Amino acid sequence: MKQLILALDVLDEEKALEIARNVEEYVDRIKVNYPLVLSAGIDVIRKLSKIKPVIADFKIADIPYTSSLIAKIAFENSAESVIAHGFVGSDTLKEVCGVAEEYGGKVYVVTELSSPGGEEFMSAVSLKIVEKAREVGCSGLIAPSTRIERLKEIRRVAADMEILCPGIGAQKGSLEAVKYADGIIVGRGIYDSRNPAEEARKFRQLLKI
Ligand code: OMP
Repeated sequence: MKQLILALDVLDEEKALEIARNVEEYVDRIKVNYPLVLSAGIDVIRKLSKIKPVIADFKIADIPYTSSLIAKIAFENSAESVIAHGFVGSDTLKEVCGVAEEYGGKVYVVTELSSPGGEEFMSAVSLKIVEKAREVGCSGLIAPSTRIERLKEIRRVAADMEILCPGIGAQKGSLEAVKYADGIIVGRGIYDSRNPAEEARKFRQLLKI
């Protein structure tokens, strides 16, 4: 079954918890990013993880040692997985995967950002990033629904890896991405709508292909 992941980029803890409870029935996991953690504090991960498993999207992109500390903090605070950038190279990815293994957690690696700027530098190296992520033993990849041809290419070289796709909804990513992804990541399309539960239900329906 393909997954629906809620990107909960709101700034207020109460609001975050309320939305999470509202859509609980339709989403598989919740992704938390800097806006929420920097506003509400790291403990929000633990609170949300009582509702659904939490992906800590810290887009880890530092030297191996610093990256390992970030990953450790995420897992110590109940994150189920972390997101790391791949362009930093295999030493950092190895270190982050090592920490994840200690906690029985997962690591997803960003191949190329879904935003237009992702094409300027990252598209040129994203297939190499896939190779490194696999070599190091990372659990999965983040790939764009906004550039479907790139997503197909990434899927082709990563047939054996889990791929999560952001961009559907606010970034106008293609719904065709659902075919190539194991899960989609949706933020504003759900939490900014009048009825988040209803929107989440519709996205869940989309995944039943
Ligand atoms: P919406 O555009 O509001 O649906 O949110 C998308 C979420 O996915 C945000 O939390 C982004 O940080 C995240 N994201 C992307 O939008 N593009 C990427 O290439 C990678 C991510 C990510 O790593 O989750």
